[in-house]
Amino acid sequence: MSALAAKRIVILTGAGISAESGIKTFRAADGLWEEHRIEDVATPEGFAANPERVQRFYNGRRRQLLSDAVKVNPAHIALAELEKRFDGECLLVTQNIDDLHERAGSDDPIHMHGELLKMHCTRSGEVFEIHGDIHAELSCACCGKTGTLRPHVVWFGEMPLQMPCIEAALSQCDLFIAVGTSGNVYPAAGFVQLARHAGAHSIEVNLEASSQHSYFDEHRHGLASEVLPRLCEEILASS
Ligand code: BJW
Repeated sequence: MSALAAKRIVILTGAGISAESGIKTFRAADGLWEEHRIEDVATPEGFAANPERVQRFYNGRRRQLLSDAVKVNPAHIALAELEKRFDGECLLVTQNIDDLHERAGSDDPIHMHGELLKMHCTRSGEVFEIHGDIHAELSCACCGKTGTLRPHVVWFGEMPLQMPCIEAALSQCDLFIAVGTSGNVYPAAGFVQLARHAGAHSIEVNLEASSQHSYFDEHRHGLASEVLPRLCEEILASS
């Protein structure tokens, strides 16, 4: 039987799947972490020290996401098609805070590192949609206070979202696919080992070998927009 003949699939996506949509990755030579210090813009301590700088960083990324320059690519579309046509369980987990999976038609992906088009109140935890800028004068709809709103994203040292649901799916999956992630950030970087422990076949789709390369059974190196549509058709043909 083909290793692709699966009944329960978990797919993890990272910044690489949105690179061809015009969104910068983090760790490339021209990536976001070349221009910004992680400690300054992606930690609770950085936010406490300089909230304006952090809001500026995310406001800029939100504006870009909503601009005409950003569009879904064939990799997002292939995953949405797989979800629709696959005759089993398929969970899409993304580390990305963009909404490109939803725009491509994916149904309720898990955004384990949050969402750029949402903000939350640091007093109540309540989550709101936001398409404009977050700034110091913006008052919260739940408590009426200013200065309590922050991007609904997960920074280093914070707990990623929906972990029990993700871990339950990983513990039962028979196929695990990681797309466009460097495998440097935990807990996502450890998902391949959890899936292997469950007996799943694992496939890495990436431009190059990731930090978790050696844990995968199979590697498909190349552009996600080219590799993923072929892989998804193979899975559908095998199931
Ligand atoms: C293409 C492509 C194309 C390009 N086609 N491919 C020591 C050991 C182990 C862990 C720790 C440790 N010290 C601290 C920790 C924990 C820490 C951590 O992992 N630190 C590491 C630096 C070591 N993690 C945390 O703090 C997390 N929380 C946590 O652990 O809570 C406790 C816990 C315990 C137990 C269970 C559960 C939880 C929180 C991590 C939060 C990460 N946040 C960010 C920012 C989010 C908001 C934002 O977007 O600004 O998330 S950081 C950033 O990295 C972002 C990304 O989602 C994440 C991953 O990046 P990704 O997606 O892999 O992007 P890149 O750029 O790294 O890679 C892109 C890849 O695509 C490359 O390989 C390219 O080649 C490829 N590519 N074009 C195919 N066209």
